Amino acid sequence: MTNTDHVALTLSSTSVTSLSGGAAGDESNISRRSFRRSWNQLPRCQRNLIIMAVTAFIFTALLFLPGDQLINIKDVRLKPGAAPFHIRRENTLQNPHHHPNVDKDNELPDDISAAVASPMTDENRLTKAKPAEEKLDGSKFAENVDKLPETVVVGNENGIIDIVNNVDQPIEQPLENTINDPSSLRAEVEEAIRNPFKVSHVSIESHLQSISGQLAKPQHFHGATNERQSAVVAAFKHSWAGYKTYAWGHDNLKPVSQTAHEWFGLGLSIVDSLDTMYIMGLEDEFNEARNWVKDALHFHTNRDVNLFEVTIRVLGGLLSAYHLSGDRMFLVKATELGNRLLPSFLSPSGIPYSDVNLGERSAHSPKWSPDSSTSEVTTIQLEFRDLSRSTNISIYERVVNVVNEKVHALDKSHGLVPIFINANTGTFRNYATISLGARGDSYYEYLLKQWLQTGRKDNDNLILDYMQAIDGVFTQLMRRTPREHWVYIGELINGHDFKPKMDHLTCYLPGTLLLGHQNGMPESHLLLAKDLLDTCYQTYVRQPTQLAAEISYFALTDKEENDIYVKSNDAHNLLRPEFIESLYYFYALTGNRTYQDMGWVIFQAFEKHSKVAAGYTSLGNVKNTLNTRMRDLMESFWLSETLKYFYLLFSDNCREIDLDKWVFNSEGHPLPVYQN
Ligand code: DMJ
Repeated sequence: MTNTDHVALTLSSTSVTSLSGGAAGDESNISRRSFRRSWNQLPRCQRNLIIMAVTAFIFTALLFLPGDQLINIKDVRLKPGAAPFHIRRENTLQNPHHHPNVDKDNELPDDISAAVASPMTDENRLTKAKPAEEKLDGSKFAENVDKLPETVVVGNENGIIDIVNNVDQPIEQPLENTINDPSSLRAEVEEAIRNPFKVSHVSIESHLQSISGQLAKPQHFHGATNERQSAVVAAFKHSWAGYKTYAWGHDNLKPVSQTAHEWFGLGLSIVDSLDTMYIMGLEDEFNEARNWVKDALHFHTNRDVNLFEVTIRVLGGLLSAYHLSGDRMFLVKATELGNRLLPSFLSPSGIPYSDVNLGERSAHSPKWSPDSSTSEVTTIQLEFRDLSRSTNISIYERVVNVVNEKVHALDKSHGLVPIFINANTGTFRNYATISLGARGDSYYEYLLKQWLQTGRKDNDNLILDYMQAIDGVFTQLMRRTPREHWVYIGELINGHDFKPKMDHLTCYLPGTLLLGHQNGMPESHLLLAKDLLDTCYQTYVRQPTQLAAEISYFALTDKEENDIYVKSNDAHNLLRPEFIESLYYFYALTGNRTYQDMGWVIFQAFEKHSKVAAGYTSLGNVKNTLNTRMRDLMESFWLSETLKYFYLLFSDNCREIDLDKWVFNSEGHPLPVYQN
C-alpha cells in the first residue's frame, strides 16, 4: 500500500510528530510515517476497537443526517463520460400526466411548491433546473462537468445499503457530448445487460423509489359516450373473451380454430391491449391484464425475438400503460425489458441487429439475411427515449440517438431510404427497394413523431430529413391514375424502377402528413394527405367486402381495365389499422364528423366479414364475399391499434387524447410529449 492510500486519522496530539521548517510534502510524509509508527505500536485489540468505534460513528452519523437518511458522498469511480445523463426536469412539466395543475407559465403546482422546502425531494429539482437555452448552450458543458453526479446511499427494501447516483444534482450535459464517447456508452450498455434487474447499480424498484416525485399520475377517461363507441367496446370485449378462453398468456388468438398462436412468448395480446382497455374504461379487464403482467410476464426465456416488434408492442405497451395508469410496476417491467433489448445495439456500427435473445442477452442479424429492415431500426426511438425520460437513465435514449445520427449521415435518394441496412457496416443495401410500405414505412413516421416528442426544435435533423423525404415522395413516388386521378405512392424497385404498387401499410401516411401540417409543415403536405386518404378509402369501399387488401395496384395507362386493382395473392386483410389511424388523425385534428362516417362503414365491414364466434379473424380474400377464406389469426394490433383508433375516432370529443401532449407510437400506444 502506498502512502496515498492511507486515511488521515488523528489518535492523539502526542502521537503525531510535527516537524517545522521542511517542505510541505516532506512534512506530510514524515507525519504519515510517524502516524503509522504510532498506530503499529498499539496492541492489536486496541487498534480493532478504534476501527470499530470510528466505523460505528460514521455509520450513525450517516443515519441521522437530514434528508430522508440520504447522504452525498463523492464517488470517485464516476467519470464525466460515465455520468448518467439526467433528463432535464422541465420535460416532466410538459408531460401531460405530470402534475396537471401546472399552468402554461411554468408556475409550480401546489403540491410541488410545498415540497420545495424539503431539500432532497425530487420536486425540488424543479427549482434548480436552468432555462432550456442555457442547457443547450455547448459553452455551458464545461461548467456542468464540474457538477458530476454524486452518489447517494439508500437503504433498499432488504435493509441493504445501495449506492445510487444523486438525483438531486441535475447533470445537464448536452446529449451530443455523451454519445460522442462511444466507449463509455458501450461500457454502460454492457453493465445494463449484465444486470437487467438493476439500473445505476441498484434494483429498478429502488431507483424508481428515489425518483418517485416525478413518476406518472393516473389519467382519467370516462368510457364510451355514444352507440358507435359502445359498439367498438363490444367488439373489444368479444375479442378479449375469445383470447381469454383460448389463448390466455399466449401471443395471439387463432379465433377460428380456437387455439393459441405463439410468436415471442410474451403475451403480446395482453400487453398490447393494456392502454386500449384503460382508455375504454374497462377496469376489470385492465386489472386482470395488469396482474398477469405483474406475475407472469417474464423476459428470461432463451428465445430470439424481433427488436422492433418487441419494442413497439411490448416496451411501448408497458410504457403507455404506465403513463396512463400511473402504475410504476409497468415501468419496472419496461426497464428490465429495455436492458434485455440492449444487446442489439452492440453491433460494430451502432445500427441494431434485428434479433435479440432476451434470456441469453445476445443479438444477431436475421437468419434469412445479413441486413436489418430500415423501418425497424428507425422505429424504436420513441420508446427507448421515453424509457430514458421516465427513468432518468440515459443509455436507452443515447443508443437510439446513435442510430438516428448514423442513418441521418447516410446518403439518401431525394431523402428516401432503401429498405435494408446492414448492422455490421452501418450502410444501406445497394439497389434495395425504396418504399413507404413494408420495411420503409415508419422510418418516415418516426422522423416526424420524434421531432414532436422532443419539443419541435427548429433546424432539427429529424424534421429536416422528414421534409426532404416528403419532397422525395412528391417527386419520386407519388402518381395519379390516368382516368380517375387517384393519388397513390408507388415503390422504386432496385431503388430506380417505379412500380405502381401500394401496401395498405402506406395508409398511415395521410394521418402523419396531417399531423405534420398541423405542426407547421407546408400546405402541399395537407393536399397530399387529403388525396391519399381518399385513395385509401377507395381501397376499402371498392372491394365487395368493403375491406382493403394487403396490397393494391394502380393503373399506369388508360389501357388498363381498372384504376385500382388487387392481385389474387395480395387479397388478404390482416385487420390492419393504418387507414383507421389516418381517419382518427383527420377527425382529431379537424373535428369533421365525415371521417367518423367513413370509419363506421369499415367497422361494419369488419363486423360482417371478420367476426367469428371466438373473436375477429384475418381473411385471405377480400374480393369475394362468398369466399373470404378465413385465415385464423387475430393479431395483437387489432386490439392495440385498430380498435383503439376506431374508439377514438367515434368519440364525441375529438380531443379525447390531446395530440399536443401525446404522441402515438407505431403500435398505437400514446406516449407523452416532452419539451425538448
Ligand atoms: C403494427 O405492428 C404497427 O403498426 C407497425 O408499425 C406496422 N405493422 C403493424 C400493423 O399493421
